[in-house]
Formats: sequence, C-alpha cells, structure tokens
Amino acid sequence: MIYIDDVYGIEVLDSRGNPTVKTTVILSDGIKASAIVPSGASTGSKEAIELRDKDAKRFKGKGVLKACENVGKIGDELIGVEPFNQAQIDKLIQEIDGTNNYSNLGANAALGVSMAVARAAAKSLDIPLYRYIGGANAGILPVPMFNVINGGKHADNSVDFQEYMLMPLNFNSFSDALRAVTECYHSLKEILQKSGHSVSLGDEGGFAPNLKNNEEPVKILVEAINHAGYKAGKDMFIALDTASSEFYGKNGYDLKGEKRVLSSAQMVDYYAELCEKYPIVSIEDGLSEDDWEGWELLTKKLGSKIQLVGDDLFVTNAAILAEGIKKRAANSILIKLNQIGTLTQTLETIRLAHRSGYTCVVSHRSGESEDAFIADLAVAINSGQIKTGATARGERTAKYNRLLEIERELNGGEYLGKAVFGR
Ligand code: 2PG
Ligand code: MG
Repeated sequence: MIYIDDVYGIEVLDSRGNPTVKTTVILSDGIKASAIVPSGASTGSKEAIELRDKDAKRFKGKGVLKACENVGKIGDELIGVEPFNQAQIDKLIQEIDGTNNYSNLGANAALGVSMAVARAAAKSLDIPLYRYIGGANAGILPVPMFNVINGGKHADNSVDFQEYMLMPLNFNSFSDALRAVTECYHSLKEILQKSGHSVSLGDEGGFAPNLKNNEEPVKILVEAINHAGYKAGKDMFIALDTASSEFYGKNGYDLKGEKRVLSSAQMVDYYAELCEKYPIVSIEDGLSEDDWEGWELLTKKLGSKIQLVGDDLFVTNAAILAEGIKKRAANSILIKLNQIGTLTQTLETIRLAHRSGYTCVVSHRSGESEDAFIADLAVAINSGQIKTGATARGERTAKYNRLLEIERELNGGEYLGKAVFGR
C-alpha cells in the first residue's frame, strides 16, 4: 500500500510580492509533489478564510507562518493514509478544521494540502493531473478569457470595471486561439502607445491606462481586434468582469470614473446598451453579491443572450449556488478553488452547476504563482473556459503554457470555441 509519509508547508511569495503557502506532500513510494495557493484582492465576503499572521513586523501583517504550521497539523493526521481517495482526504481536512469556512486552520492551509495530495497521487500513478481528476472523459481545451485591460482594484487608474477580456471563438484549436488573442494584445499595446496612454501593467498582465469612462476600453478593444487582422463579433469577442461589489454602496453603483451613481435597473440597462453596441458575450459580477433582486432582473433581461457569471455572488459554494439556481440568478459560475477550500468541494460545486445548465469558468486569482493546477482542472472538468490573465507575466503564462502542453498530449484535444455561447 502507498501512503502519505510527510506533509509540510513553507512561506513563499506570490505575484504581488505577498507571502503565500507552498505545501509539499511526500508519499511512501518516494513521490514528492507541491502546490502553491493563490490569493484574491476583490474577494467575496463569503469566501473561505485565508489565514494571515497579522504580525505587523513581518510583511505588513500578511505573513502566513501560522498557516504553514497548520499544514503540518493537517499533515500529522494524514500520515499513513492512502492518497488516492481525494474525497475521503478532503473530508478529513474539513473535520480537522472543524468549521464550515476554514476559519480555524485557514483555507490557504487546507487547500494547499488538498491540491498537493491530488498532484502526488497523480504522479504516483504516472498519469497527468487532468486525467487523474477528470478520468477518461477529460479532453476539452478551454477558451481563454484573456484579460487585457485592468481597472478597479487590480490597477491604479480611473477605470471602475475590473477586467476587460478577449475571447477567441471559432478557432480550430487552443493554440491558434491563444496566438490570435496574443496578437490582439500586442496590437492593443501599439494603439495605447500611439494615443499617448500608459502601457504599464495591472495585476493580471493587462494594461492599466487612464481612460475617460468605462465604455472607452471596449471601444479600444474593438480597434485592437481589427488592427490585428481579426473580426470583432466573428472570431474575437469581449467579456467583462465589472466586479461591481467593489463599487456598490447604499446609494447604488458608484461609477467614480464617470461621476455618476446608478441603480440596479440602470446598471442592467447600461449593460444591455453595451451588449447592443459591442460583441460582448459574457459579463461577470455585473451586479453586487448583495443585490440578489438586481441579479434576477439582469438574468431575465440578458440571460438568454449572454453568459452571466457569478463570482463574488457564488464564491464557488454549492449551497449559495443552489440558492442562485432557485432564484434564476446568473447562468454561469466562476470556479476558484481557494474560495471554498478543497478540491472535492470545488468538484461538488461544478457538478451542481453542470447539472443545472450553468457553465463553469475556471479562474486564477489576481495574486498568483507559477502553479498551473487550474489549467489541468479546466481540462479535467471540460469547463470549456478558463480565465487566467494576459500572456505577459510568468504566473499567467504558466497556465497557458501548461495548456499548450496538454493540447499536445491530447493530440489537439477538442476546442469548443463555438458551442458555448449564443452568438
Ligand atoms: C476576479 C479575480 C480574478 P481576485 O474577481 O475574478 O480575476 O480577482 O482574485 O482579486 O478576486
Ligand atoms: Mg471576478
């Protein structure tokens, strides 16, 4: 029998220079595997708890030494356990923590162990991680949601909306689609430079120019698509993550860059107008996580035309997603492992989404690392979509490059750039 022999955590750094947890699992057959957990900036209020040391003398309180210690504590209980039953291991991790949001040991401790065990198990069986998680059915390469203009909490500029993304549809393969979208990214840079805008980068590798309102970036994206030789609305489409919980207050949606405050109904009209004018196929967190009535309205109005993704709204939590399904809020869910805490809980949420006709978009966090676990996860669950930034920073290209490797392993795999959306 192969069993878990050692588990430990060390403090490493993420792409924003903040500490995060790297967990290593060693099996009795000598296999060693590690995982690094990511960290968000625009977090949903119901996410699993990320444990920080709060010791002001280290990393401005952001150290994770306690979480690393807790990795060891979880590990102590796992030593001697077989690594191949992920559901059982994740249940054990949940029991050791004893809360429903990992507020005891930290989701950064729990998730690191969960991911590293899965990786070690796959390695021990000598199969790729996507195959271990997804089995024989895993085979769809995802459409990238490619974030090229950053605003909101991810950048230091005047744009309220957090993410302006490109989606390459109607391509024959993942690598063709990735090449096309990267060419658009380069065209965008030229256009911004020519018009005197800054081409400094935001947290996810997109540019972070100061633009006059929240529509301007969409206009520039269409220009960039055409400049690169592609056709907006034919092979290149636009997706937004407005991350609106961040600018929602008791008076409504405060668009500081535009100096106006909108009600939920006005926001819905604003989105409807944008969708009329531009080839927008997906809007994430269009309304706040506290605005369920608004979400119902938004879904009624736009749900049959475009993808409406709940991120802060659902926080990868099956119970909250079930509420959303009942209320007919959104038609898609963003999947982030560290919002819920273990691989098994993430897969449960994905199953519920798929059963209910909701699409799943596997996603990075704004604070990332070289760990490419989510590339394998996207293929494992045949999500058909991955959101992992622009091809400009190593922590983002790590995911794209892993997908290119998987594409080769799968002999091209399947690229579903067509069927996912209404357009
Ligand atoms: C989001 C994410 C990732 P963060 O809002 O979707 O792009 O950002 O990790 O800061 O929550
Ligand atoms: Mg989001």
